[in-house]
Amino acid sequence: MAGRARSHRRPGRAHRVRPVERRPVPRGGRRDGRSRHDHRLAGVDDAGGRGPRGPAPPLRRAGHRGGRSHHRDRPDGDLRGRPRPHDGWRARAGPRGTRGPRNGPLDHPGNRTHPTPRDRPARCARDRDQPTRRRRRGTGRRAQYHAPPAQRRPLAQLPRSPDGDRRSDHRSRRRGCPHRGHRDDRQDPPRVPDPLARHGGGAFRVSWWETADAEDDGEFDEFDEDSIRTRPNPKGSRPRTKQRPEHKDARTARVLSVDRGRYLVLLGEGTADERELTATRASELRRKSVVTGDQVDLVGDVSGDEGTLARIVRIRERSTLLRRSADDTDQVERVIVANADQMVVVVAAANPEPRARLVDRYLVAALDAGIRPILCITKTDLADPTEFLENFAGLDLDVVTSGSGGIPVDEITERLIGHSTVFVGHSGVGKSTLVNALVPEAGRAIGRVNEVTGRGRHTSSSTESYRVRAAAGSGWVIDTPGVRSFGLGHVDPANILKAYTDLAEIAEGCPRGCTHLPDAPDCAIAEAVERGELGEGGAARLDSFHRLLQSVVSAPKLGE
Ligand SMILES: Nc1nc2c(ncn2[C@@H]2O[C@H](COP(=O)(O)OP(=O)(O)OP(=O)(O)O)[C@@H](O)[C@H]2O)c(=O)[nH]1
Ligand SMILES: [Mg+2]
Repeated sequence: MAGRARSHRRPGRAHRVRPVERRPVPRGGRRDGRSRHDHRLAGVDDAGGRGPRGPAPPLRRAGHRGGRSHHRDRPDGDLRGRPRPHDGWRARAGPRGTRGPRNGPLDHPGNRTHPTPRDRPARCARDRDQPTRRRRRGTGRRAQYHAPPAQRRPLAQLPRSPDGDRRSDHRSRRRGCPHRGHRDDRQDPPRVPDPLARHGGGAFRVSWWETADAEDDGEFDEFDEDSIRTRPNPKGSRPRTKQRPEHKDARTARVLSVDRGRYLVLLGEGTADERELTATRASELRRKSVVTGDQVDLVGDVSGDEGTLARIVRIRERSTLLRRSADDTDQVERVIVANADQMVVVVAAANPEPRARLVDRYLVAALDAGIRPILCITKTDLADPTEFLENFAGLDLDVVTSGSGGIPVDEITERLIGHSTVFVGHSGVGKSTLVNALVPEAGRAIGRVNEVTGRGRHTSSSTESYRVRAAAGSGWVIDTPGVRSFGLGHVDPANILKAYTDLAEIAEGCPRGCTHLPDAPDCAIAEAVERGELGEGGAARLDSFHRLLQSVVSAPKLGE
């Protein structure tokens, strides 16, 4: 057959049949120079043992001076007693399902494929109570030790929600172990009620879920809704139109608080029909953020009944907008509050130590937004703030002190009536303590200051509005979370000059493009101060103006 096939096929390399050559097996390839085939014929196994066909020589281990090994050497050739290859190596189990030995380096901590109980991290108390999980039979593996996750990026670089509310606890927390990563401080509970709570906590249950279908006797099984097949819209799942409903029947409300996409709003403010209700935002608002203090238009269910949800369809034009960037290089602006016309910059005389430069930044942000700043020094019972206040001698700044003889509630309330006032400051300076004194029903959580670092614990995590009432009328106070930094990347230096109205008039005589900084040539403001036109406090005022301007100019602008 082969010869016939070759006759009509061109002999190629793949088809050429060669006669089988019987060559002598070369010696020296294996341990004793004999091939595996020769070993088999001689009755010697791969591991060096001797089969039943030959007598068993005395087995020796390297380093063993003679005599019998402590392994049981079986003269009948049983391989269970085979020796170790040499010291420092140990025969280990072969691949799964095989019995052959696989030699490897001696098992020492550096070579282990899995950690021993000593290497593994200690289990937490809860885990210890649990019975150990049984391993899968036959795998022979221990539970793997998972390395800790890679270090995270610094928080300052992380993009945060524009609302800046409800940041989660970012401390490390082991999965399934509630005893780690807990906070030992009290935090404000969410003020916005959950409209779905009455349907059984977090699980949303709809009324038609358990209907008469449960009593269905199967008569109409063939008409099951799941079997309906609809053709998908070839132009997309929903029609696109630029026409928006006008929502003429929308009602205006004030946003009091923001919590994870739910807004607590006050409808009919100052009327007999005033009520608080929960709202969500309509998708037509797109990426416009709704913040505390906003005036918004509501549609939908505005009854305010438990479990109802209104819809915010419009944000009314804002009179002011207090913004900050996480730091000067950050390109994302955070809107803190809308429509505030006053800002109380709260600074502690001690614990945490006051920082004049941070106060400068608050003042710049307030002046840029057109908000009137007020300076409130707290904890005057701990330190004398006189020296610190000298930093602001040149500013027409309203200063209130609190602490030594209690909180001056009347003095502060007087300034708040008829205004919307936002309280800002470092964590732990006492903002919430002040708000609780002004509005007792607010019930804001009060934190502690770390005795070692002198830092607050960021107790307040959301921006909330409360109404302060007095005989003369009412006003709004807005408590904010303490911030670590107050970036000014968004501020225009021209707005600082506008805030110094007396200097702005003189600056009209400055040369074109004058920066008004200390090194600016022929600056009309500096010349006027030298001539004494601004009176005794002129030099201090120019100094404070320069300092604020410098803090803006040194901050890189957004997009740079
Ligand atoms: N000695 C003294 N302690 C005060 C005074 N005002 C507030 N504190 C304390 O300062 C600590 C921090 O107060 P908070 O009101 O929580 O500070 P906060 O500014 O709201 O802090 P965050 O919410 O973290 O931004 C609390 O332990 C207060 O008791 C004061 O006038 N004198
Ligand atoms: Mg607070």
